[in-house]
Amino acid sequence: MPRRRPCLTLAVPLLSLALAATASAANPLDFGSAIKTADPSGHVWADGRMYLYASHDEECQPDFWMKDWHVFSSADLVHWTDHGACFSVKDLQWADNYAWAPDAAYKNGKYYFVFPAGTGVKDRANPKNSTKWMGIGIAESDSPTGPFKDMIGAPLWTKPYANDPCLFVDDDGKAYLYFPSHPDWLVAEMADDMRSIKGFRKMDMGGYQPKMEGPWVFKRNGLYYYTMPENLRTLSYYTSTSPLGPWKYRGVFMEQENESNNHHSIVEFQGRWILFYHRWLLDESSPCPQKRQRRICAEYLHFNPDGTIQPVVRTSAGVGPLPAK
Ligand code: FUB
Repeated sequence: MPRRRPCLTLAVPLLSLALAATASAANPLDFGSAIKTADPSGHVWADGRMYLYASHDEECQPDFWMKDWHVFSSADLVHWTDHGACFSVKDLQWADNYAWAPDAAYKNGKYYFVFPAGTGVKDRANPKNSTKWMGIGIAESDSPTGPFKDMIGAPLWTKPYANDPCLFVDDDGKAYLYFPSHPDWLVAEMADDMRSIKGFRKMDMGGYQPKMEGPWVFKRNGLYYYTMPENLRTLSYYTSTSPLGPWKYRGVFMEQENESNNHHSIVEFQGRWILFYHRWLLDESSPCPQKRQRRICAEYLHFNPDGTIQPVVRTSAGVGPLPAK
């Protein structure tokens, strides 16, 4: 999967949104520091708070070299608590880099943290010389904010391509792991103890399988939604009456912003549906040649009566404070 080099790319100009101009707005989300975050996975647990599990962009990273994940929580989507690094590649025996897009789930009285991580280096000029590989790991904790502990001391798998896991637990307690895979689109059902997968299952995507990453699955009114950054840029979706498909493509609900990747999650909070995503925003204070940094934003997501998703526009106002219903 081609990846952008954050310090060298963005030849096509990105939107000139200075952080200073959005200082009083709800977007990007204010985590109380200058931390650069991406790949938000939103979950509401039993205490009613919104928890965001995110990857952490380091300053001047050479090629998405990322070392830990943070968890943030909020009772109102405006005031956020940074609970710190809930997990790090330092906690792993089998990886030292590529702490990319994570997800979390609650099952069996435990909180589970699923994540991609890896090692090696990607040689973009001569791919045959690349030593990089990634795996999908699984960790657990008694607390939604961690610290999490690697459950098996090894990745669940390294092939097929292991990145961007989405861990969806259905109402019957079955847990499914979705991830970007080509040419077949696969899903793995987790074993009940969450320590292994039962194998990969190919899904029927209705004949449309574009390039994508970062899938997200949720359920609303008995309908399953499989959403994804199509071509890594726009947000698109499928629906199905089963978590395993067959899926029907329903189109784009958030347009591409320049040549930047996007990564998202969708979750219901206090009766409203929220879309979390990241945006590449200008940060003049950055010491890096690349002044665009990823920051997490949020918007309200609205459904039509037939369950289709209304188009979402990026705003600086975001989601706070919650409007009257
Ligand atoms: O954050 C690293 C990678 O960039 C993620 O895994 C992708 O989804 C993209 O956001």
